[in-house]
Amino acid sequence: MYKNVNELAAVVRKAVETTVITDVHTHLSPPSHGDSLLWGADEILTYHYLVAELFTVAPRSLTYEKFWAMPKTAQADLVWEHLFLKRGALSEAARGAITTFNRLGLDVAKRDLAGIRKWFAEQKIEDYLPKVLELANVDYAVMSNSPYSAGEVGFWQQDLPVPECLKAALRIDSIARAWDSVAPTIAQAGYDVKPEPDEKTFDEVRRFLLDWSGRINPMYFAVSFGPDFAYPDDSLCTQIIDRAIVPAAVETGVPFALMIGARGNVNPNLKSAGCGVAVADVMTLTRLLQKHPEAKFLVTMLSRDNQHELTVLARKFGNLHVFGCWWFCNNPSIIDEMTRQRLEMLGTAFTCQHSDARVLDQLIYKWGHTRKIVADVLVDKYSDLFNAGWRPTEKEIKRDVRAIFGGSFEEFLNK
Ligand code: RAT
Ligand code: ZN
Repeated sequence: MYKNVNELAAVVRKAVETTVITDVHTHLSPPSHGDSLLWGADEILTYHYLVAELFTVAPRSLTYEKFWAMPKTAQADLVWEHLFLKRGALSEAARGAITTFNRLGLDVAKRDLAGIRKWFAEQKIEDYLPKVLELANVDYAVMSNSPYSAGEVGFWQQDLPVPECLKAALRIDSIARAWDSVAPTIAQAGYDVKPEPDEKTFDEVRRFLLDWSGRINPMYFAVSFGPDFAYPDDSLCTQIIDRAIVPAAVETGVPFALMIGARGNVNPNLKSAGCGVAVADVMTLTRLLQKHPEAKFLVTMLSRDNQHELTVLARKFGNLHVFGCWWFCNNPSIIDEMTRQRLEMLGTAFTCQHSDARVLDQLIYKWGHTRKIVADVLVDKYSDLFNAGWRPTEKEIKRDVRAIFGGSFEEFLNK
């Protein structure tokens, strides 16, 4: 048992450092799915966060067309030159690459990108995947699996091996937001659906979701909505949610995950790096929760301005679980603020972070950085409790840390 507040702080820090994390949202893939699992120096350096940053400083002579026509190594060279050598790698994403290389044992002080690339070229993914999971101390990461992108569907149909450390999630943005763009693909897969939906179509979309659930056993169904997401309204999206997605989610017992607030294509020239953020209307989510008490909802929002209202909402509905500091919120100052706010209103009934890793190696820095911030926050909270006379045991501290790093998520899934 610790004797004073400093010793308590050491116990809390150790618990945060050693707790195994469940990463509830990533874009990773099984190694058996061709080259869809991204990893290595060039993927790290061409992460879309860094590409967007590159274009804030690149000379005008570097046009988007030129950049996108380049091979990945040349793109990575440009990011390295402009953000790491000509400037100080101070952004969160740039620092993330440094942390990652460093934790892998590479001497970043040498600034030797060729040497770093050589080291990665010597790795074998079969050994490298478990090594990264171990360094990040993550038990499993939830993927984002599309039931209609041709390549991915083919992989799932072959029933290729998926390691225990990767779990599926069914990503169905186009079903909810761009039905006519996927209707022909779903029809071709043997479902009686129409681009202009008739009565039968909704039942068939439900059947499609149930079939895919049987095939990949998803942890949840997920859709990213823009800040203008409105519910209910007279759109097809409302009908698809009410008549296909929610019924399928309830029938399978999996939550419906909504990621709200990404403003698509603010600068289309940046491709996947071109989205922005805007404040969404939390009342939309409130109405969804009021309408569907039978379903479970996992929600993250992109705008910092939405976080307080969202946290309050999670206190009102036991079928809402908030997670992560998403994308533009995944910065130390905002993670600190959001984690405090959530602890102060929800106790441990939330998931403090997800990595959103698109590149395997990013698990190392995203979780390394988050652990440090969460440790600082928890030390403050436990110190306040200590000063008020409360004496949490080490076991209780570990339990609570695990709760916000995946324990509460799993409890919510089993609820
Ligand atoms: O954070 C990101 O990498 C975004 O580009 C999106 O992938 C977002 O997380 C999403 O899942 O839609
Ligand atoms: Zn994502």
